[in-house]
Amino acid sequence: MSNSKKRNISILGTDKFTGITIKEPAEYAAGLPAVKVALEHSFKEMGVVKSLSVLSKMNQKEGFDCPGCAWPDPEKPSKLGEYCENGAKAIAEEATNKRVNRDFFSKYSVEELSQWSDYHIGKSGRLIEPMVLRPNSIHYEPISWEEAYELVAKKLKDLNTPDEGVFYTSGRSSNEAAFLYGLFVRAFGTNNMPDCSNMCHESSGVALVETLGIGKGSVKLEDFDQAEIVIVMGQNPGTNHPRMLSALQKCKENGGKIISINPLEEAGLIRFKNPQEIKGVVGSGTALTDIHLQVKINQDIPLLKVILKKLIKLDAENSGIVDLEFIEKYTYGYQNFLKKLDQYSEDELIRACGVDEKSIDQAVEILAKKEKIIICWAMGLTQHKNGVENIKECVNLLLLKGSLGKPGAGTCPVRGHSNVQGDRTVGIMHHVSKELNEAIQKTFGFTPPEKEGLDTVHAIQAMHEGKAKVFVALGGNFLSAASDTKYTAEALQNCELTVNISTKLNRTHLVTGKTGLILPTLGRSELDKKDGKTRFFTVENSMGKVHRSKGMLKPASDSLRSEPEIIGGIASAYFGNNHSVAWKNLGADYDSIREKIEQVIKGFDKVSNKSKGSGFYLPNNVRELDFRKLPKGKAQFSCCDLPEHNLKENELLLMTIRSHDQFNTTIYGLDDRYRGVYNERRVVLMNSKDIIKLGLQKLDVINMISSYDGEKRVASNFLVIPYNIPEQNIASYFPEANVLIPYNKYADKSHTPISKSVIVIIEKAK
Ligand SMILES: Nc1nc2c(c(=O)[nH]1)N[C@H]1C(S)=C(S)[C@@H](COP(=O)(O)OP(=O)(O)OC[C@H]3O[C@@H](n4cnc5c(=O)[nH]c(N)nc54)[C@H](O)[C@@H]3O)O[C@H]1N2
Ligand SMILES: Nc1nc2c(c(=O)[nH]1)N[C@H]1C(S)=C(S)[C@@H](COP(=O)(O)OP(=O)(O)OC[C@H]3O[C@@H](n4cnc5c(=O)[nH]c(N)nc54)[C@H](O)[C@@H]3O)O[C@H]1N2
Ligand SMILES: [Mo]
Repeated sequence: MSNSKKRNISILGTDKFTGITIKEPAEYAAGLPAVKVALEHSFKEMGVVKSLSVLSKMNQKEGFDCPGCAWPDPEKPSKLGEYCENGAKAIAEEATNKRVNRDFFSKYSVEELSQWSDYHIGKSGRLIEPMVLRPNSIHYEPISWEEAYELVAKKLKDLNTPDEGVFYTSGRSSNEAAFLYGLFVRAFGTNNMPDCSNMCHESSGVALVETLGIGKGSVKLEDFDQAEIVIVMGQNPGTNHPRMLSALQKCKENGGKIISINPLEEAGLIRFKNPQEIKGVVGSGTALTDIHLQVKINQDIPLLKVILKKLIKLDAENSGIVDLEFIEKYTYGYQNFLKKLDQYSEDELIRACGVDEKSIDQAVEILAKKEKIIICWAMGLTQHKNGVENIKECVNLLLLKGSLGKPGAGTCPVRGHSNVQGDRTVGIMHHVSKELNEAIQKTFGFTPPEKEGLDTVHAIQAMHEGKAKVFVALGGNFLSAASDTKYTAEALQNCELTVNISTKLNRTHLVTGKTGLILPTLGRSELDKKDGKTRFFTVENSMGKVHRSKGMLKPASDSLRSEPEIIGGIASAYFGNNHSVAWKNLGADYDSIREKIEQVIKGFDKVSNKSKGSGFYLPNNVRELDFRKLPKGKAQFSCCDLPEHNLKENELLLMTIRSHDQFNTTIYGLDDRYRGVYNERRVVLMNSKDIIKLGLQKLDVINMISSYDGEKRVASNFLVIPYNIPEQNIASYFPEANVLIPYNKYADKSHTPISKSVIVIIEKAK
């Protein structure tokens, strides 16, 4: 009998409604309401005194890095504390006074907890001691740290090959923890290191490496001061990167223009009232977007192609619009690119993208005259079948305009998790790097495996097929974050052992292998003290700058261990004294880890010193216009195909997006204030014409159904909300709608699930 049958686990939790209110979408972001909501969330979780002290310490030079997002800190942080509403919520969530202790687990079985909503589960509080769910049991029980390490070591030893282990990483870990984890996994003998990046910016990484030679963005924060045009595509900064709005505000104040490309008119891109300034609180704020191009979902390539065609046509009439000198000197493939672009007619492209030509012409007109252009993007571009090509088309535009390697211009993939970029830099990846392996061999005296590992979607398949049997997660909420929730649940339940190193309870702790293990860890904000000495970490922000982060709050419990300590503990139990690395000691000594990082990872020399203050930038070849690593030594133009969906009359394209009150799978609250949706997450935003066409009405209860390769997947019980969204496009929240996304449908090359373009039909719920 399968394990899932033995434990009666609800994979999705409750689908009950919570009592919706709908208002008009907001006309500006932040301002006083943001301050109010930030304080409300903080007071509720931490109390008044602790809240005020905590908020003043965020993102200051000697403080801790906000666990909210990876947007960089300004050189001169504001006196009020450099935080935003959603950063405050992130910290309130971590610094909450509530605790999940052994009494909690003896009161509630995993069967019962699995019936709860993600919101309810997350609000239970911080995990404070190691817990084990033994085979055939439905209650977690306490286990000592040493026993827990031995248990993991034993299950790892029982595997037939190291490739039966899967080691996931979310993006909140420090460079030190991630480096040690990657080192242990390689020493263990596999490259099975899926990470959250696989579901996130992997498409950006692949596209940027192939075209520009580095998988990261090229701009620095200062570039926003000088940019003449910032294009914000497939990104909702007002909610997901609120501190970016200050950079956009500065750009506007300096005379820059903002073009936003998005199926939705997101409030954060309309107008911003900076709560860190008096005028932001009492005044009317700064208008941000100059031109909004309301593109249809996944029709960014046709839109960019029309823009490119129009710019090239204008240049033929009046030279200087296309930067031919830059193209000649630094790029390869321009003629091919032109030839391919010629195959498309403007009319066909305009029809496909759904944007009116007048707005496109306005955008072209301002782009024609400028060269300091930044393109920012996030999940709206990466999570499609052609995610990689979406980004390559953006690079085409920047190359055409010579908008790289100069102040105020460049690529800006806006990262998700606060250290997802750093984790990659220090070695979390399923790919094999010969250079990294050689450096590890030289420094540590063992040979890392040379076989390519599994990424997220393939790790899920391997577990489902019984080819992988132990799953270890350094942070994250794998079940809810991954696509195809039911399939992923079966995959995890097939495992012998699932281990989660976590700060807070989530659904992945409830949908476990035969044995489940929770190893509770210190959060970023907490004081990390050993032998009287306060330890600090380093992290890398979205713009490639490495700096320190030092926790300062009293830890949720004295029995918590830091991530490096836990990794060191597991590794030491696994290897005993039979290894060239002294795992336990290394796990406890971050200075030593940093010394090793210096030796192994390029650009990290003297990291301990250089990470002081505002930190240091890692090398970036695009900033230097050095493309030697690429074919012909030049940046590459790409020929991108048009996306193909061929929607039938009754089919809709669904994007799964974040509400204003969540951090990925952590649900802070039930409001999506900027979009005017309150106290409900089970909603689907639809164009009024589609609502009529489908014979529906506002607030009707519907089910969404996706059918791929003959398999139907159903997400049931969602409320219809009329919304300003293109026809045949709909939006619903992640993770509730993840059940619709097939595990085997993902972007070419990057394997990022198609979370932003799922074909569905809608039926009225019975
Ligand atoms: N508060 C908060 N902050 C966060 C997070 C969070 O959940 N909460 N998550 C963090 C993480 S891990 C990440 S990756 C980022 C995510 O940051 P975002 O990428 O901003 O997050 P999403 O909600 O997925 O938003 C995608 C945006 O793309 C648009 N979009 C969808 N499809 C398309 C398309 O085909 N074309 C275009 N042009 N636009 C499209 C949507 O309308 C939406 O505005 O934020 C990070 N920061
Ligand atoms: N449909 C759909 N699916 C998506 C997306 C989407 O847009 N649509 N977005 C994707 C993206 S961009 C991402 S990045 C992934 C996110 O995937 P994950 O990173 O796996 O998910 P999170 O929800 O961020 O993880 C939250 C959990 O991390 C743990 N945690 C928090 N802080 C710490 C810490 O400091 N240390 C440790 N060890 N644990 C900690 C807590 O236990 C918390 O419950 O989801 C992806 N899934
Ligand atoms: Mo992400």
